[in-house]
Amino acid sequence: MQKIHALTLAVALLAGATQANATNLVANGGFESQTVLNTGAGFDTFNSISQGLTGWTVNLRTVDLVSNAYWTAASGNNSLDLNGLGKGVISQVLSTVVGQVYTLSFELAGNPVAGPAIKGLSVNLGPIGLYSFDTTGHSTTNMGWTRYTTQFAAVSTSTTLSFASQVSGPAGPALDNISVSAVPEPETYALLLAGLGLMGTVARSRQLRKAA
Ligand SMILES: [Ca+2]
Ligand SMILES: [Ca+2]
Repeated sequence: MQKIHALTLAVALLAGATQANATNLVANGGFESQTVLNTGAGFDTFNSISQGLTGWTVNLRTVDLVSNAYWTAASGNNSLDLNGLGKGVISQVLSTVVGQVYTLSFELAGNPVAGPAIKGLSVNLGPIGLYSFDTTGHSTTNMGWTRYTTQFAAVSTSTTLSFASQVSGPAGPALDNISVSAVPEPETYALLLAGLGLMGTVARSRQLRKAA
């Protein structure tokens, strides 16, 4: 019984530590920081002049903050159409530690209302990654959100994360749940495993004392 409790505690500690290390550096990565004001249309358009999309800079043209009234977000109420009226680009600057490895994760779909069917996307986080999403067979209620994950090592104390649409027109790649988090150091795990072993020993000696 004692052993089971010690193990449960260790697992809880491990989960807690993983969670602490998984702090998302991206502000408003799920696009939930503001409410879509144009409830009739179901989306608000932000441009590179007036800005206004919380946490993000619109670097080029326009993007649409889309509510569930227009299409179903990967989670929460909102997601983003990277094409407002044309090929949009968004970015934000992250504080990073040189040499630290980070995991970038995001969910990708595409605006299924208008073509082209295949929505190209480039993601820049130091190295550039090219992605695409095929909207064929998808709809506003069946977006087909797909999670992509990649890792990178920071080379500077500030790293710019940007997403650039590769398609023209008003219907672009759709984004939600963008996160960048530090990959836990192996030392952290080593310490936790040592703690697990120690607790196992404590549990065993308690059992031995009980038996004696
Ligand atoms: Ca969301
Ligand atoms: Ca649009």
